[in-house]
Amino acid sequence: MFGKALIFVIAIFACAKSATAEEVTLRAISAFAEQTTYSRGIERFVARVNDAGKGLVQINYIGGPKAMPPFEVGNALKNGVVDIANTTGAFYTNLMPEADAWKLTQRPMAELRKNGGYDYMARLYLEKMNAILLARVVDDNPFHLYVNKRITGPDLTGLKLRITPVYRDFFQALGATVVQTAPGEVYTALDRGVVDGYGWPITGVFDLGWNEKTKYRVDPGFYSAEVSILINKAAWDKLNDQQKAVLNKAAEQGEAEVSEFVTENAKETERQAAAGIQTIKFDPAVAKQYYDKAYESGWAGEIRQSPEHGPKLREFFSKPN
Ligand code: 173
Repeated sequence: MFGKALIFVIAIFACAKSATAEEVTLRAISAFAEQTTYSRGIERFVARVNDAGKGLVQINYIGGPKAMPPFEVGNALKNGVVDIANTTGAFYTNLMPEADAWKLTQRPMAELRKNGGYDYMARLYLEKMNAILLARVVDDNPFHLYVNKRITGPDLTGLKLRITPVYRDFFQALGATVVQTAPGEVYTALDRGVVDGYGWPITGVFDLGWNEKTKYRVDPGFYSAEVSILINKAAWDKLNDQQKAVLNKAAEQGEAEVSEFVTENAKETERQAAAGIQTIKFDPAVAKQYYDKAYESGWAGEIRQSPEHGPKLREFFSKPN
């Protein structure tokens, strides 16, 4: 009797031990401020994984730029300082210039996952970032130019604009002077008049209070903002199939949710107008030139930085005219 009870107790301890031994905790960081538009994807992902992954895999979300400067997130992921990162290609062009080409996609990720575009990028992520792109959680979300001086056409000569690599080639092609800053520095730069405007997507202008310091939005928008959840390859390889399945499912759900941006873009456009941000619209012919120039200068920049891969990415990503 006593012997049986002892075996039972040992068995319980053994189970408990193997359960805790199997549960892996991954560290995640975001290049965007917590609880803002561009961290929403990772925050939902973390919630899903922590719910479905009990006893298997959990994510410890360290947070946003308070924990790490946004332009260092790529490096931290590559070196395994963090296991999971929420960031955009423009923030790690130092390691992988090709990642900034995501902004130029004119096809949805579902199509790129079939046409070879995703696979082509996946090889570059392995080689250059030691990482796997799990999900693109922002797409169908155009960038705009926001300015505090009225412009009548797409000549930006004399304007000093806040940029990231996303906008560099385009704004420079239109004659602007550019200065790169992290999103966290935009408010102060506007407040002090250090810049006359900035590049940013249609959504998220209210997140850090920039609406207070923004007079005009220039239409049309251009490109398609990209924010993705990446995982370090070594961290991924240590997971078993069940753990990988939890992450893959949450990633798939996140990537499917980018469709929400279509309604959100429209809502934010109205919200900006209601907040007093005026729209500068060009004539249709000028608007087309402006839009075409965005892609032409964007691809020229990608190809200049990556003569080997840029042309190939253009074939996968572009929609034929
Ligand atoms: O403007 C930026 O900081 C930037 O490059 C970006 C990229 C994706 C989403 C939001 C902003």
